[in-house]
Amino acid sequence: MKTSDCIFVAGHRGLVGSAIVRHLRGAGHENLLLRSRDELDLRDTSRVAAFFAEHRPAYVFLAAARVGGIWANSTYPADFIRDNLIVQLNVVQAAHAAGVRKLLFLGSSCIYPKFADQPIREDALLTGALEPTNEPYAVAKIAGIVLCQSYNRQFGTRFMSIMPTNLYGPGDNFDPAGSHVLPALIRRIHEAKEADAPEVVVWGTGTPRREFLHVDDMAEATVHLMQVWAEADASGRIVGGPNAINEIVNVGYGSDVSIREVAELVKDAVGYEGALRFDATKPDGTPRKLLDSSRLLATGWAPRVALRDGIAETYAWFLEHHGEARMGASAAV
Ligand code: GFB
Repeated sequence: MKTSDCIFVAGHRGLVGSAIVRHLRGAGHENLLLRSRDELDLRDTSRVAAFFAEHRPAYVFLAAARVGGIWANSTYPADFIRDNLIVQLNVVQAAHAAGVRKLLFLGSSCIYPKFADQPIREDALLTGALEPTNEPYAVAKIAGIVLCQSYNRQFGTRFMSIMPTNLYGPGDNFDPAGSHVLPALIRRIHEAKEADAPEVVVWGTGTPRREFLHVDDMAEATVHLMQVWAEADASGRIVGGPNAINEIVNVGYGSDVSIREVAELVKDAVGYEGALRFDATKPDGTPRKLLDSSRLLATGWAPRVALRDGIAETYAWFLEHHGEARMGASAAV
């Protein structure tokens, strides 16, 4: 990927897309193609086709998705499956028609079976039943993976898929109706501190375990994989093996924490001394979701941001941006 190559980052206003743009710019890539949802609704098939035909990007990062935490996923299942399916279909087909050199599709760790062996290896895909709270989203993401693989097989395209673990960081969505656990707890614990509240509610039992990766690490891994995965290395061998373009790649941090531990870390960052109250009437979701990222680590990449530091940085960002649009708007395509 040369710095002069035209790169389309779909979803550049989201948590991951905006981090990918920061990372690409930091590496000297200036020929970036970016469109907000108002400028180009990726659900609009003919406009997406026309956009690709006009601009003919060389590389595509498909980071546009309807995303949300456990509540949003359970409440808007039709939105989650429909929007994700249609965006993927439009972008993949248009990328093929426009002769895109390589496309990287972002999936999610929720594609794996609810009770997959931990840490979860890529070959656990399609070996068991999914977690019901996010099945429609997961099915859409699985369809996205198979879509990329099918285009590769039938048309010889180079469309790869990577599976991030739970992500967090600056630019996250802090709207309680749409947010994931980390931004939700940052906001709720901050507000409890401001109000001098004696306790704060945490959804579920506090026992589920999650792996959290800072979005800057995620962006770095994403750009790295676009550059090296399924490409020849110095000795001429294809990184990931001869069929690498069709092999999915996990992107994780390498260790997980319980939701109770996350809440304690957020309390420390915020400086809140009240109690935590667990509301077991709210869903826990999948009991554990720790990825085996050895495939990625073998390519020479490693995460840098420790969870405690990342939470402190995200809290500082939240304080600075308190009251802005994404505090109340749910992240979407
Ligand atoms: O982050 P979260 O919504 O995503 O929830 P999932 C993780 C855990 O945190 C669950 C608990 O056990 C929640 O019950 N939790 C505690 C909270 N307090 C809160 C809170 O205030 N808000 C939220 N949101 N959770 C999502 C999927 O699953 O993960 C998506 O629904 C996607 O499809 C995403 O895969 C990465 O890890 O459970």
